Amino acid sequence: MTMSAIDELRQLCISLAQGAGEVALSGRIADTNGAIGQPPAATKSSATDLVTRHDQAAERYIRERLAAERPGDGLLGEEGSSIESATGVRWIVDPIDGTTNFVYGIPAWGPSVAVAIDDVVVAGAVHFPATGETFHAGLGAGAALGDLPLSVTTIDDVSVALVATGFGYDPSLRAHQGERVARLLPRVRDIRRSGSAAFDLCSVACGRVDAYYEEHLNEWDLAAGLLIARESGALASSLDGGPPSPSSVLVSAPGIHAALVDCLVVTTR
Ligand code: LIP
Repeated sequence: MTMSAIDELRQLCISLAQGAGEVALSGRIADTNGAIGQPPAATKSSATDLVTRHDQAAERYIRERLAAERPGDGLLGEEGSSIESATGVRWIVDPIDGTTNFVYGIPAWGPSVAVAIDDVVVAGAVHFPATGETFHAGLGAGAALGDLPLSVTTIDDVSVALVATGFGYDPSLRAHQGERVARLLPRVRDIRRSGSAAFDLCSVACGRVDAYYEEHLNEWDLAAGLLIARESGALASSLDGGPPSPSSVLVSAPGIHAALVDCLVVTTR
């Protein structure tokens, strides 16, 4: 694929993420009359796994635009979109990553849009409507926040690393995840838990944190943010140093990656 073709897809990722973000933000404002408050929410996989009609509206917006602008492409969306690809191009969408933050009015939420060709993610964008920030990347073409090129931190001492992480919705998994982070905490500078994988991955990409790890994600949480982080110079693996995947991902500045794998392996026992 040519760089101009990747850039065209990258621009569409940006446009879809920003448009879906506007759908969600305007819907939330309408629900709360612009005041402090929460939009109505339902639950999915557990009592803590929230979903709102704005998640569904944002995904519908993306689905309808892709049907018009990219007929024949596949689509996988968190809120149920599942369309087989007839073109080899597949879109991977989380209409609102950080739904709990969206419901509570915490700024770390937004649409995450990635596009893969023959299962290789070639472009992605994450938009945060509450801050107006759009992170985006193209395979081999770098990552940016708006027009600003991104690069990870140059840290090489894990004992002063700022590490982001997250926890699943399954209470039985959360106990194990809590034990691991408790053992990691004294080995690093500090921990941050934003509530959005896409926010954490973009934070690694722009140096707001030095690393992020999480387990038991979904493909849509990870697809765009992982490309953005890698294109900013981050190393990516599973927590034990193998290939990264939604079930196990560690993304960090290169200077601390091996040491963090050692820390996470040790804290797993
Ligand atoms: C969220 C992830 C986050 C994780 C949360 C939740 P959602 O996705 O982005 O990293 O810790 O438990 O899975 O459900 O807001 O799309």
